[in-house]
Amino acid sequence: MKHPVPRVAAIHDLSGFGRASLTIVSPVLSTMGMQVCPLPTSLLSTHTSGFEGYTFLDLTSEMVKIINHWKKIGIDFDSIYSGFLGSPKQVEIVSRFIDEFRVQNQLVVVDPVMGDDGVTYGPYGPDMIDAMKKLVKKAGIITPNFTESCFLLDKEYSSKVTENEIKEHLLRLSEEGPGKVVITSVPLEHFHEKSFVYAYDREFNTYWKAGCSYIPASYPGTGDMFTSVLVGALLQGDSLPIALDRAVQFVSLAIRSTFGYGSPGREGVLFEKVLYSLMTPLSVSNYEVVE
Ligand code: PXL
Repeated sequence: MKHPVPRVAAIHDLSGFGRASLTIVSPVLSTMGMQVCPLPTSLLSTHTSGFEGYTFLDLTSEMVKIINHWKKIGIDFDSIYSGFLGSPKQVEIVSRFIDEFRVQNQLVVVDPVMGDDGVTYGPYGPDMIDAMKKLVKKAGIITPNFTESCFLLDKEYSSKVTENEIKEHLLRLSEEGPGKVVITSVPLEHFHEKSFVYAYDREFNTYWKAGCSYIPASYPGTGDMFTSVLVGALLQGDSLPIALDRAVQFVSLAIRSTFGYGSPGREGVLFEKVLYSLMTPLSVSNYEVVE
């Protein structure tokens, strides 16, 4: 690792209320011992899931100025991690940022945030999907949910999927460029009580999975939480399956600790109550190799 505290360029929006993107990425990665350098893509009053009338300030031109200043002062990053992006133009800026700031052994992570449960998030259309297809080629690791994986592969979304189909998704996405592919929220056939995350590591030609019990509630921001823990764990030197396990377990713990309070779903999960658990090593592991 180049810096004593690994340095992450975090390219996400800043949503003032509701727990998403930078208000999750920053505390999670800081708790895991990383220096977070936000490159904000837009400023919103709230995230877009479940709130009406939210404000939205596009920061595209500011992004270019921030990047130019970072270039001028000659800083470099151990990791570049992008999430929710506002437009194809912003995707292009991130793509150029990756080209210009690429250094050896850097962890380049693209979370191609576009939608969930078979549908795109409000402002996203086919032009955004096309732009994202190009961006994922530059990443070392990508973390689409199952819906986003279908978008990236031009596949019809199905609410039930087999393990062989998921393996094909992972392999085909890896063939696009990323050596490590993780697919979250996999609606596996025959499993109603569990939620699964699958991963493929091209270097070892190995598939992994990690599961947790299903909870009848869904919260925005959990994808950001999952990928942030994954990034933190990989930067700490964990293997992919252990990083996967830590991310699944943290999100699961955060959801469980929220569920009992009955707080409004749109406010996200009360992860502040369990942040401390990221400071301790994994004590129970449940990942599996997928044959
Ligand atoms: O958590 C993904 C996300 C990030 N940023 C904004 C969002 C969402 C999901 O709804 O609205 C602004």
